Amino acid sequence: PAPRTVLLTGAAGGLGTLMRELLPAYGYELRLLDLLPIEGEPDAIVADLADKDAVREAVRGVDAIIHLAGISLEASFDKILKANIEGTYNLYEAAREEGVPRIVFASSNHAVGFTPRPEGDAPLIPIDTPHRPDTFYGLSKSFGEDLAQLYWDKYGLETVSVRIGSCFAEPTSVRMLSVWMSPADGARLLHAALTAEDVKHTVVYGSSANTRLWWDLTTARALGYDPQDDSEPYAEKLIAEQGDLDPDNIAHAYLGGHFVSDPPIWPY
Ligand code: NAI
Ligand code: 15L
Repeated sequence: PAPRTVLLTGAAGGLGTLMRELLPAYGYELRLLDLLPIEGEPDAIVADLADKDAVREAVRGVDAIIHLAGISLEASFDKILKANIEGTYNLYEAAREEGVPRIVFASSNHAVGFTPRPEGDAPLIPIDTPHRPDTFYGLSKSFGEDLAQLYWDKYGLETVSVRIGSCFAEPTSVRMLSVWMSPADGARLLHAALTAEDVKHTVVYGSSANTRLWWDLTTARALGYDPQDDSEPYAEKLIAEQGDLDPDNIAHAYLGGHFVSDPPIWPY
């Protein structure tokens, strides 16, 4: 049966806020969790992923989990270890113990950020390209994907790992023309990841159907995802303002963009 009650971790964050607005239209009842309280959501669970008892209680009885919580930029290894590596492990252990059948894991393009970006007619980056994290942050997403594979192989807990590009209201850089995922397409992809049958552990790229796409959306489409948006209408203005990508600039040469050279740092 299609999942109905879904735990959304990281619900206070940028993507969590967008998905709180968009996913209920697909018929989900969302249970919310975040380290931070959410204004207007008194029932949201305020908990740290480090709190194993709280996490176990939070996952109890849900049909699926969308796991967005964690540090979403670069940080010290110790911080990443606690929030993203141990935190994701705690969530998977709780899900296994409580029999939650499926997790949709917010992985990131930064798990493969040191992959050279395709230029011209070069082939799109395949989903089975080796992990090449560009930061400790990206490394934690590579770990999360491997953890998901372990929990499928060993325990039959299914995951769709979504290597999200940039999911924001609008693309704001020339790089984002290639990796942008509109919020509406983000909701479409999460819905597909929650409802497709027999996903085992599937890894997909998360973006809209951008004209300047760098990666292969085949595995995402195989879930039933049918992206409706394209960043191209933003291209002329962004390129006029910022100039086109320069292959001699290291921050333009790889999939991960400026994360390879000057990653944005998590603020707390
Ligand atoms: P965000 O930083 O806005 O939200 C993350 C949320 O997780 C925050 O509300 C924070 O309080 C919460 N959190 C952090 N540590 C926690 C912990 N130990 N316990 C409980 N909650 C904790 O990030 P955003 O942009 O909403 O991203 C959500 C997820 O998607 C992240 O895992 C991020 O790595 C991933 N992602 C997002 C992309 C995007 O374009 N927004 C791109 C690629 C991946
Ligand atoms: C990510 O993984 C970050 O969480 C998000 O804030 C964006 O920076 C995105 O990647 C990106 O590559 O644009």
